[in-house]
Amino acid sequence: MTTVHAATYSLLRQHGLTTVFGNPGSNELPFLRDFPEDFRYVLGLHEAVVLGMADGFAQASGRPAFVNLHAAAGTGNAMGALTNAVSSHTPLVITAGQQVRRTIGLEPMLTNVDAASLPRPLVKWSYEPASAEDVPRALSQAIHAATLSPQGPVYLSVPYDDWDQPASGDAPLLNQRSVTGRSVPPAETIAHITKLLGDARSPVLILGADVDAARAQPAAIELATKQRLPVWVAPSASRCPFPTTHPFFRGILPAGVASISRLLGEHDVVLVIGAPVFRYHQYEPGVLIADGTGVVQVTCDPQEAARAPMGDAVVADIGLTLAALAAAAETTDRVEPSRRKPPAAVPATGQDRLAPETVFDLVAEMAPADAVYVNESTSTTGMLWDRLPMRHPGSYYFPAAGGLGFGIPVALGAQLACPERRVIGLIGDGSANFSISGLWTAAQYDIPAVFVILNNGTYGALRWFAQVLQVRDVPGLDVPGIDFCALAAGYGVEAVRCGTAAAFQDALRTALATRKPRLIEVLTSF
Ligand code: TZD
Ligand code: CA
Repeated sequence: MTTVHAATYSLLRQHGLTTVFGNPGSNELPFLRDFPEDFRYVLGLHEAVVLGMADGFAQASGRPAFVNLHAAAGTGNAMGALTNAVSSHTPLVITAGQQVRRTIGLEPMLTNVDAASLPRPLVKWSYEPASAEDVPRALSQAIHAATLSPQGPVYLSVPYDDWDQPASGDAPLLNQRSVTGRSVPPAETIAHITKLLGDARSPVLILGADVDAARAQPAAIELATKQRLPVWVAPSASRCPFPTTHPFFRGILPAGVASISRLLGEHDVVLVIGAPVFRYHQYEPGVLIADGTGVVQVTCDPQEAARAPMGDAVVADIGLTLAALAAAAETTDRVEPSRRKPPAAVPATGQDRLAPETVFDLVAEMAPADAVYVNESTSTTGMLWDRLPMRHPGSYYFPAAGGLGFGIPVALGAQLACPERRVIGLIGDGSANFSISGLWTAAQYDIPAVFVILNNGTYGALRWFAQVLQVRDVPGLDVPGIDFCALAAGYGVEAVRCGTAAAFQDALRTALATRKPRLIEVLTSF
C-alpha cells in the first residue's frame, strides 16, 4: 500500500521541492516522520523567518519553494511576511498541519478552525482536502496553482492523521503531469506597441520587479537600446529589473501621484512592463498623468491590469512579451537619453557615526560586482538606488508590500539559492528586530550572508512620514539601547560594531573574506 505520506514525498521530489522551510509542531510531526535523506529541512525559529527564507529562496532561484507551518498560530505568525510574497508574485506552496480530522469539530488545542479561510484574502488558493485520499491531488493542484501566472503563494491545510492513510491508486498519475500557461499577446498587439514607441516623440520605459522575476533583463536592455528609451524603475520596486550602471538608467520613480506625473509629464508615451500602474505609497494629491501622456502597461497579473486607474493594459507573459517587443523594435535615430547625474559626495558627519550614503558608497566600492543586495533600510532606499551598482539580474530584493521582518530571512533564502554569489543585507535597526532570530538559522546552517545593520536608533522612515503628514508628538518612534553585536553573539553569529569609514571597511573586508555569516552593526546618522 502506498500511503498519503509516500505519495506526497514522491510528488514533492518530482517537482524539485526537496527543501522544506518550516517550524514544526505536534500537527506536523507525522508529515515530517522518516524525513527522506534527499530532502533538506531548514528550521526557522519564528514563522516570519520561515516564510521570508522561502520567499528569498523562491525569488532568487526562480522556482517555487515549499513551506510547512504549525496550524493557525504558525500561519498567523507568517502572514505579515506573506503580504510581501503576495505582492512580489512569489510562488510558495505553504502547508500547515491540522488536528486529527474527526476531532476538528471539538476544537482541541491547536485546531486550525476554518483553516482555509485564515490566509484566504492573501493567497491565490486555499484549501483543506475533504478526504485523506485527496491530499496528494490537492498538493499537486497547489503546486500548479502557485506556479501558473501570475505566480503567488497558495495554502494547504492537512489533518495529521491523513499521512498514514492509503493514497489513491491514481496518485502516480499526478507525478506525470505538466501544466504550462505562458501567454503571448497577439501579433497585432506587439505591432501596435511597437508603432506607438516608434512614432513617439519622447517615449519612456518603466520596468518593474516582474521583469527581473521573468529573467527578462536582456530583452529589456535590447528594447531600451534600440529605441533609446530612458528607463525608470517602477515606484516601490521589490527587485531590480535593469542594470543601474546602464547609461539609459534614470533611477527609481518616487511613489507619489504628483511626483510621478511631474516626472513623466515630458513624455508622450509611457510603457510600463512588469509592474502595477503604479504602486504608490505616500498620499500626494495631483493629476495621475499629464494631458497628452499615454500609458501602456504589460503585466502578468490580471488584477494589476484591471485596477490601474489609467492607460491601456496587456496581460501576458513578461519574458515572452519583452522578447517580442525587443525583436520587433527598430533601431531609432532619436537622441540618446541624457545621463543621470552622479550622486553628490557626502561630507563626514564629524561624529562616530557614518552617513548612510557613506555606508552605501563603501559597500559599492568593496562588494563583488555580482553581489545580491537585500534592502530593508527603509528611510535610505533612495540613497541605495543612487549609489549601489546593480549590474546583474537577481541583484536586489525589497519587501514588496512594505512588511518588515523581510531582510534577514530573505538574505538567508537568497544565499541558499545562490551559493556562488555573496548576499549582503542592508537592514535598519528597526526592521532587523522583526526577524532577528533568523541569525540562529544563519549560524546553524552556516549560511554566509553578510548583515549590515544601519543603526540610527530610530524608525527613520516614520520620522520622515510624520513630517510629510505634519503630525507632531507621536510616541514610539525611537528604538535606542539595542546591542546588535550581543544579539548576534547570542544566536552564534560573529559581529562587530563600527562608526567610522575605516572601521566599516575593515569589517566588510573581513566579512567578505570569510565564508561565514557575519553581522556588521554600523552606527549611522539620521
Ligand atoms: N510593522 C511592520 C510589520 N511593517 C511596517 N512597515 C511597519 C511596522 C511600519 N514601519 C515602516 O513602514 S518603516 C518603519 C516601520 C516601523 C521603520 C523601520 O525602521 P528601520 O529603518 O530602523 O528599519 P529606518 O531607515 O530608520 O527607517
Ligand atoms: Ca533605523
